[in-house]
Amino acid sequence: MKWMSAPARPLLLLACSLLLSACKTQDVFPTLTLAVSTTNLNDDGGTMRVMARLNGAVSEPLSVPITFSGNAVLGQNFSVSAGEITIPAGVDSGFITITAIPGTDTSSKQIIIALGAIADVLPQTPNSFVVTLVRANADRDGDGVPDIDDDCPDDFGPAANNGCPWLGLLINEVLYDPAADTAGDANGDGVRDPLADEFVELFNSNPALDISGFTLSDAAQVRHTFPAGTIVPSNGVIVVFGGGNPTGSFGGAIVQTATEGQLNLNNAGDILTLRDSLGNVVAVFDINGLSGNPDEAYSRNPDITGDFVQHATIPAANGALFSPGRKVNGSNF
Ligand SMILES: [Ca+2]
Ligand SMILES: [Ca+2]
Ligand SMILES: [Ca+2]
Ligand SMILES: [Ca+2]
Repeated sequence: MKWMSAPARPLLLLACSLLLSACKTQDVFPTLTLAVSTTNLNDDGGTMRVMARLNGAVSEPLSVPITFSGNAVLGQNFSVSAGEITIPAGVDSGFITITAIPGTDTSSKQIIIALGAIADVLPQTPNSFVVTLVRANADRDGDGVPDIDDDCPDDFGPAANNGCPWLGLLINEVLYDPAADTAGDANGDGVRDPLADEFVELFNSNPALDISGFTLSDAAQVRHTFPAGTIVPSNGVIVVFGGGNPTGSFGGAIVQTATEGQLNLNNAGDILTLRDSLGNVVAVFDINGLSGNPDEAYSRNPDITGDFVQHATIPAANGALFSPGRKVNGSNF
């Protein structure tokens, strides 16, 4: 812990007396966090909030100045309820409202919302946000899903997938070389096993899909046949471990173990093939050319759409070696 030198003490006491009931002797200034309720504002009268929050209640009202820049014009394209956020005495947060003004051309217009100059607080990052004014009824990819609701506004896709195209049943993550010791216990059964802890994670970018009779093979033979009644939900996940007794929630994914008792993916080079019930190739994962000793999984980065990279090299993984049933960052799909 860092203790203040004597000359700093009067400044600290002043800051504490002005601001925080929660202020401790080691806190010089309270932290201030800025947030917005959306970064896509419907230009046809849509509203949003800009919020400021301290890490404790204030004893006197605090004004938090907000600046507006960008090519959207204040008073023409949008209005604001106030130019500063007032945090009343006794609470830790406040907000202002931004309203889009209908009837003006807002194509490609953005509002940059930022924290203005303020003393006696420690602003956290981010302290600025870019908000895009989205034309209410525009549908620039022509898929019938308005831009404001379209998760992929530049790619034609069905409404059932929020305007994004279906990508098919795809391999999203593969562990063919579980790390030594408990770090390699991917199936969570408390035992690290070089075969049982191997896994394949599949993502179903389709409507709900019956994959009964589909198979997973290595270069030598079929290693898993998906049993009757295997239906993967739309945008759902299924994980097949080599074996063992998979223990955990795995992000709510369907979990199976290889029907032939192992996936037997060779570290030195192998090829994993997913086939449908007629034997047609659906997806392939080629280990040849990848690390022969990664001690961790390969995952798409970003999940679903990216290329395969070693799991722990992805910053969002936060050092995790694998994420069966979950996104790289550990959250559910
Ligand atoms: Ca669209
Ligand atoms: Ca779309
Ligand atoms: Ca295990
Ligand atoms: Ca994963």
